[in-house]
Amino acid sequence: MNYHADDTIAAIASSMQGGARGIVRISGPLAMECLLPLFHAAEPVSLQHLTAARRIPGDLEMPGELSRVPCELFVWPDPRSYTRQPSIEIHTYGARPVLDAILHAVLDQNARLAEPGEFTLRAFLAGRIDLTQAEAVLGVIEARDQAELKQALTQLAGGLGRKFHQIRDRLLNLLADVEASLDFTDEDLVFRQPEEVLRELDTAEQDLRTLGKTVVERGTGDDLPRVVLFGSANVGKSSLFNLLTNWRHAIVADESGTTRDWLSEVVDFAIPAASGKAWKIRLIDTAGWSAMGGIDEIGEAAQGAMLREVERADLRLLCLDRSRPLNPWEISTLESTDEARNLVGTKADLPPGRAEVAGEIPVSADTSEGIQRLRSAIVEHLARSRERNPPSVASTAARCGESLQATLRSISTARTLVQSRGSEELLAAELRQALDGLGRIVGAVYTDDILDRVFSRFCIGK
Ligand SMILES: Nc1nc2c(ncn2[C@@H]2O[C@H](COP(=O)(O)OP(=O)(O)OP(=O)(O)O)[C@@H](O)[C@H]2O)c(=O)[nH]1
Ligand SMILES: [Mg+2]
Repeated sequence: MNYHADDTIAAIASSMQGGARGIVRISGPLAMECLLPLFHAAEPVSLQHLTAARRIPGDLEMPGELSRVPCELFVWPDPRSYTRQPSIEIHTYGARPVLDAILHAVLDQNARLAEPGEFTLRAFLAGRIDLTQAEAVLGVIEARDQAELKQALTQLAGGLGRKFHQIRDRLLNLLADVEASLDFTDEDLVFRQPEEVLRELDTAEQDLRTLGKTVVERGTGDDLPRVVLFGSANVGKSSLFNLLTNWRHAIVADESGTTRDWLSEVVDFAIPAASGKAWKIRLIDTAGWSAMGGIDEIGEAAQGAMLREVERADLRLLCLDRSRPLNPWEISTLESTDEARNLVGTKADLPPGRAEVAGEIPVSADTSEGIQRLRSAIVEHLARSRERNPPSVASTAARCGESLQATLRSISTARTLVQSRGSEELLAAELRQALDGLGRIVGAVYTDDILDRVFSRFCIGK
């Protein structure tokens, strides 16, 4: 990742899939100069003497066959741009060869190709957005449904970051007062009474806990892909769960409806040679679907929880017992298309009781037959879908969870110190720890590592 913002960068900013409109984005001190030899404005205007943001129609003069390409420039000459640097967006046809040619022409003029996420990184380094907002930019790009989009937009608007900043500001004031009284110990000056310090700490803790809930609402906070075993009652879901997790906790029994709640466990999967990375997933065992629905209140709740888990899964493993005919629910479930579903034919060690369903992976929890194939299928599916949808604002939860916990621990220690009339030096040290944790969340305190983690997920042009 390149942390210097003193050169001029350019990239295609519109979707790779094409579209009616294509965008090439340029940012940096020489943004205007890059376009001077290429752009002919349709109206008399001097790019170098603009004082406010402006839309300018015109043509780009290209070398080679394309010759002239009509376009519109959106120009930000001043620090009010996204990156707080002179910036230009060239809006033109969405055709890839046109965009490539424009990009090359711009790169020939003293600009370099932007790295993934570099525009947003510059916005962050310039103080235009905080880290939670940078993650929200990614969330907006990758939102898979209205709910995700809404959440990302709220986070982008600064809602989440602002609350962290407010808590941080109050703790900073508190720390300043504690440090001031350390400086003036001889003069017996008290800047804050212990009761007031306690009140501040309590408020900070409560606000942080509430915020913590919002942040991790999206999931378990671990940001792992969720793979859910589901299917009719008694098809062998829990047996498979136990086998895949090397866990013996899920109860397996002959009766239907054994699993009444959902269980979840983190599993390390085989390493696909190609990517060289270990895959960690969260595997979830659910209550079986039963024709009788929830016969009682607990059953009802179990069915509800099962549907919720199935809904939010990244991959659904529909388990179908091979030793008996399909039931009407299974037949109708199979009729619905679902790209995030794999079919698992369970109890493959028993004599088959039905014809094979296309695409099903035969497995046996008793003999382990087919388990390796199932593992590979899971990893392949997740690798493919991760390419399409890399993790979005859930990443904020994953990144912040640890800092949030550390901050809460420091606040709690600080409170104990005040209650026990402990030393003010120690109190100041705890407050500094708490502030450090909060600073990491919003990016006021950051390391290259943190930035790499956030920005390496972006694609080029954002
Ligand atoms: N022969 C054979 N029996 C299996 C296999 N997998 C599970 N069973 C048996 O099928 C029955 C149900 O297994 P479970 O794993 O509890 O099934 P489940 O789908 O979790 O059931 P519910 O939680 O009730 O929905 C048990 O008696 C298991 O021993 C298998 O691969 N082969
Ligand atoms: Mg079960």
